[in-house]
Amino acid sequence: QGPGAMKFQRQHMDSNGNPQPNSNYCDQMMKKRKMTEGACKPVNTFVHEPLKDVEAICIQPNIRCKNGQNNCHQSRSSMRVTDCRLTNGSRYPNCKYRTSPTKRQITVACVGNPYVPVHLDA
Ligand code: UM3
Repeated sequence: QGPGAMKFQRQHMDSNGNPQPNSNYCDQMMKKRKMTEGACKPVNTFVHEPLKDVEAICIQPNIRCKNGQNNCHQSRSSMRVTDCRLTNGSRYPNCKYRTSPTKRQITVACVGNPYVPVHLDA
């Protein structure tokens, strides 16, 4: 398993997590998953679906990514996710996040052989 795939899982997968987390979820998870080291990552989404279902998004048709590459793919069904957004007054190293659970289709960028998610585009 390549470094991109491992980073994707660290940053974006929480399959066994409660899809209706409490308000502390993002503060705890952003720290636990090492996205508050050196700087507070401003926006990050965790996906509460099985890894195999997220990996299967890579077989959906190619679409344009935000960076202009064409290796993005959108999920057919909506998925349970939690968005974490840095609060306005939050200052490193005190990274404070708003926790917003929702259901929506997600878009991932896929790379490699096996062709697996390495980035969450939307
Ligand atoms: N990002 C999310 N969710 C969103 C939008 C953006 O997690 O709804 C993350 C993914 C990118 C980063 O990090 O913001 C810049 O777009 P990544 O490449 O490590 O997945």
